[in-house]
Amino acid sequence: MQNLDQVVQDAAAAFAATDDPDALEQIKARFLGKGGQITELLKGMAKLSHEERKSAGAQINRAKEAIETALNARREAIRRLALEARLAEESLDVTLPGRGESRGGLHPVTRTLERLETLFRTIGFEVADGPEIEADFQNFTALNTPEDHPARSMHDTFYLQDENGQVAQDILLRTHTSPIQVRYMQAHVAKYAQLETMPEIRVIAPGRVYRVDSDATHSPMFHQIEGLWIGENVSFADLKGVIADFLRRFFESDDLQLRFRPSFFPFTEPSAEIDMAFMSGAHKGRWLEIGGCGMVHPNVLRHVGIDPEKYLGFAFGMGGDRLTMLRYGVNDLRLFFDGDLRFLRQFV
Ligand code: 2NL
Repeated sequence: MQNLDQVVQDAAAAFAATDDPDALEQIKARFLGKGGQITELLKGMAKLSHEERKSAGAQINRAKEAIETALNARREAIRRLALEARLAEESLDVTLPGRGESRGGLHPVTRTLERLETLFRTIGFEVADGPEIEADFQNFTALNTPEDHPARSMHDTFYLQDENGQVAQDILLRTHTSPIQVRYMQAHVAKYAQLETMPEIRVIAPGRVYRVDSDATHSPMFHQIEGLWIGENVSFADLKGVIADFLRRFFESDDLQLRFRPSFFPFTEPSAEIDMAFMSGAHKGRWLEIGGCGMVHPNVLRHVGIDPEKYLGFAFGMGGDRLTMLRYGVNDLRLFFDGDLRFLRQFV
């Protein structure tokens, strides 16, 4: 059996030639597997005489053991190689300085909205929320906005597409936070339908709104805060008092003047622009437009099922971004939406 040594040598060389565990098992089959060389030799013994078979069997078994020993040694070596490679790759330099952890903070506009919510809660207002994707009824129709009003055009409002890619005529991104109050009034009316007289509505609606508009002073997404007070005996004088009290507390100053300038909105009558001027400081004497307001239009009340002969009230709207710029002395609206942490961290 002169070629047995050759077979053992071939096996050892083939094992050494791979460092892949799966390939190693394939090679093993070539020698020890079913049709393998050793197996074939064992089968060939059938032709031998009794005496020959005894010595051949012993030799073949020694060769088989030698191959198995070589195989086990290679398996172990491959396992060690893989482990060493992994350890080298995953090594960790514990002497490197840490990355550190910085504390997160609220966006300045969020801080303004939360401050507003707190201030209005102290005078008995509730804070309401609603969907940013709105229906035409809540965003326009209920607010007495005529069919041909420019705000309803695709030039000014983001409409959504239906599943066929067609522009859906009645689903849009809300253009103001008024639909929050429309929904609030609808729910309020339903809730107190059994009562002779419904409780007063005092609610503010802060949130994101969307308009097709983008330049230095306009972002397609911006923030509004609207307020609404409905009851049997709510006047324009109450409106002025609420706004004046709010602005003095928001800017922490009694040193400011207010001016209500006649204006027009489809959802209020009469309507006014709210102007404010600081009597000291950087903005001293300059009139700043803060928002708009008015007595809720009777058609709006009718649309939500409130009898305008029995109830009336006021509404107002202010720009959340504008209030934030004034309070922190920021002069470019875009800074709020660029996501530059060097800017935003100053407000934490
Ligand atoms: C502005 C002007 C305004 C309203 C918003 C309103 C809401 C309802 C009914 C009636 Cl539910 N009115 N909101 C009224 C007047 C003005 O906003 O300049 N906003 C930034």
